[in-house]
Amino acid sequence: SNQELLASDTASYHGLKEGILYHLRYTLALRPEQATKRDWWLCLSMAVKDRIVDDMVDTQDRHNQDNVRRLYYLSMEYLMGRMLVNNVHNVGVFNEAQRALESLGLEWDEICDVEVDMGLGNGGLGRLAACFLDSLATMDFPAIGYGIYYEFGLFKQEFQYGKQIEHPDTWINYGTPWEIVRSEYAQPVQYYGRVEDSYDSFGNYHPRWVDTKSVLGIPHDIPVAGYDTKTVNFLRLWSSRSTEDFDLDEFNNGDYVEAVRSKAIGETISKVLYPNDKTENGKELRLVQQYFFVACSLADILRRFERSNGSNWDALPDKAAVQLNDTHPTIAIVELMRILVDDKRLHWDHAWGLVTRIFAYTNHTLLPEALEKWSVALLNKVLPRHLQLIFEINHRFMVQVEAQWPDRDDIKADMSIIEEGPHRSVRMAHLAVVGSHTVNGVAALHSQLLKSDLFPRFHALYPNKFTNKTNGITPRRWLLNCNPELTALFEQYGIESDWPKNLERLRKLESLADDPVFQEAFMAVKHQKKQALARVIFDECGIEVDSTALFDVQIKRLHEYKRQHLTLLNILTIYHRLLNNPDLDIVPRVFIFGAKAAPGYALAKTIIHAINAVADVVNNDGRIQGKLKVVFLPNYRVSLAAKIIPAADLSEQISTAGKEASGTGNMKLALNGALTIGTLDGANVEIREEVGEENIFIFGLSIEEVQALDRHGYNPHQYYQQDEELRNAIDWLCSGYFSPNEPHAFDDIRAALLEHGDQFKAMADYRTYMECQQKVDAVYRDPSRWARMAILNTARMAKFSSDRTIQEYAREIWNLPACSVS
Ligand code: DL6
Repeated sequence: SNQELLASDTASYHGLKEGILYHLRYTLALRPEQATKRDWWLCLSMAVKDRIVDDMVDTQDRHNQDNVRRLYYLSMEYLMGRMLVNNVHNVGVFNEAQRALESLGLEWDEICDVEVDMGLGNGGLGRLAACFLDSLATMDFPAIGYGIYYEFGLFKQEFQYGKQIEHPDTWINYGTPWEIVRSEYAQPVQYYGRVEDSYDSFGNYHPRWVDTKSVLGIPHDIPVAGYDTKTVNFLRLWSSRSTEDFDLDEFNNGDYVEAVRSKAIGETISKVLYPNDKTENGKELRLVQQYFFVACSLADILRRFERSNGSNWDALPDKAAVQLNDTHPTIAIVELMRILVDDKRLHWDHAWGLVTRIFAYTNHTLLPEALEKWSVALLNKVLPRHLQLIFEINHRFMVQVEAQWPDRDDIKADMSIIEEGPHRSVRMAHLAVVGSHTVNGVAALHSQLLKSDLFPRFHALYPNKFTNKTNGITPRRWLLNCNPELTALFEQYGIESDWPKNLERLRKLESLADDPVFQEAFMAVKHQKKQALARVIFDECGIEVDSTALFDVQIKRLHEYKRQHLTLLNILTIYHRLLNNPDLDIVPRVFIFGAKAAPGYALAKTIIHAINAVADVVNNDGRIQGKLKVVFLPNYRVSLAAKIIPAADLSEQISTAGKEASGTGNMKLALNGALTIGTLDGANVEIREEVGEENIFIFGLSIEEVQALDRHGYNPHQYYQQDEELRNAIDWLCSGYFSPNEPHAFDDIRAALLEHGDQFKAMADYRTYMECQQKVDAVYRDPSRWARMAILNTARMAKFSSDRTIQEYAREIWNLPACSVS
């Protein structure tokens, strides 16, 4: 039968090894002796993808046939990292892949290391999106991620004389084996132009958006295979292309170069990821990027809807749930109104009723500089029709506000989507709240602050709109893939093998927490991972570290609110103490940093420079007998995180209370048995609840104390004057001792901490941080106590599986049933 023919066709080879050799010959046209490691990686990846594609076709057929409700995740960023290691585990061919490579005389780790990370994101928000895709597929939820196919992902970081230098991330240079280009689903997108008034024969206003420029969005699909299931969803990333090869007029007039240039402009839209993790304000290209991927995605969603449901628009909210990952895709609310009202000719109220049942919005930060605003003038230029629609949405919203709070112009000004003033702008967060049925924060504390501090009036107006969905991480990538040594131990101790899908299983480890044999085995794995990391550190930085020292890890974007400079003050103080007393009895420590600074964020770059400069002096000072080492690993990224996290003893989560929405690195580190030293901020609060307060090191100002200091006037000078060690640390840093060629290199850090008021209260938290670090030191001297705490951290992380998070979204926000493909 045709079916059989097709089946034998697709299974044209059996086994991964044949697949690898097949692709080597027929895709790359090479003989084995010619192949480089990269060729082998490519062929293995293609062979694994072939397996995934079969299930992807079945999954999509099933979803289409059943006309299922789907979740559409709209995100400007996805930090997928490496795909091979994750995919072989998820489709259950890890052992087979290893054996296949071995039989070809190749090393698994070496081949995996060839893969360039897919780094299409900045930090937490983008990595969260990647964890969510993994959980959605693993739990059989019909879902499609939409985003941008950036030609250059997050920049590559290098240090020259301790300073950050950025290089373009050319991840796509050789193409990627993980994509399927779907030119047949290309979408045109319009921009600019003007709105022309027009009326139909009944006198109804139907404006026309004319004289626009257009580009084409080309979909690149990245299959997302769930773990231990047949479900394969996909991530659809749009690249931009010019609609026409050349401007024919210019071409015919002989201006060949100008004709090609205007073609190239269409292709700049998806060129580069903005490298700032807390938004880029006001840049035209950024707005164009946002609208580009939103317009392509919505057109794609509606094409799929119409194929199964025709123009039965009332069914749209039953078939599509759209999640906005922060405000970046919020223009989608307006674009859907434009399509329904202008193109499909629905009445406003009808369309708005549908739209507000479709969208939900996740807020990821309270930092004021990250709240997006677009100038009215810019919107009027780029998206004139959308601006009109925004004014109409706002007008109707203001009527609601007036009904709730009559004659309160102050409240209207406060809540309006339009911020008045000399430079009128559109507040995207207000638009997102008004146009969504649900708004969520990403940890309990953060969601509380959304209601009480950021959107109190909106909360009063829509009391049921606000909810919490504490973030999570996928246990597949962040334990199974990155720490096979630890997971082998689970097997040995009878943890059910389905733990990667059911993290509650690890609770069984609680009963082993006091077992000396298990403690030893658990810490032996930790030591093995520390040795492996020590090798990476030596290879990358040329620094020798002792793998029996305490590995104190701080990995995250560089930002003042995350307070890497507070750790630097701690390092300077310990170093100072050691120089005063070389016999000082402290636990030897290696401070390990990984962080990229936004290229335009001068102080963040200065902090990197300062840490590297201090590291250079400390690491080469024989007087301190190797008791203190400082390492800043360059080019922090997902694949490097996978090497650092399993090797960490201590996890630094020391943001100013109220500033870190959730954090997710905190969860990854704790899951791998690192103990947290942290403030009561973001998800740290919930980590403490889960592991128990005796198994975490908490210090510092509470959010109430931070707010009280802000109200009553905070004076960092006071701490400087009263605390001699703190004063010494700052003075020493700025004395030129660590930067003799640039004696004033670090003055800006001092200025931020003192003259500019220490916005993030590092001075206030310094002393309690130092004291807390001493507690860490004391506990580390008791190996059995430390091991017990570490085991209990691993055992009690179930809440922080992104499977739990996604289940909550599915049940409480998306109303999304699973659909298994068997
Ligand atoms: O929700 C994911 C992640 C949180 O864990 C971090 O606490 C938060 O800082 C981060 N936010 C961003 C960028 N925010 N914006 N816009 O990455 O989100």
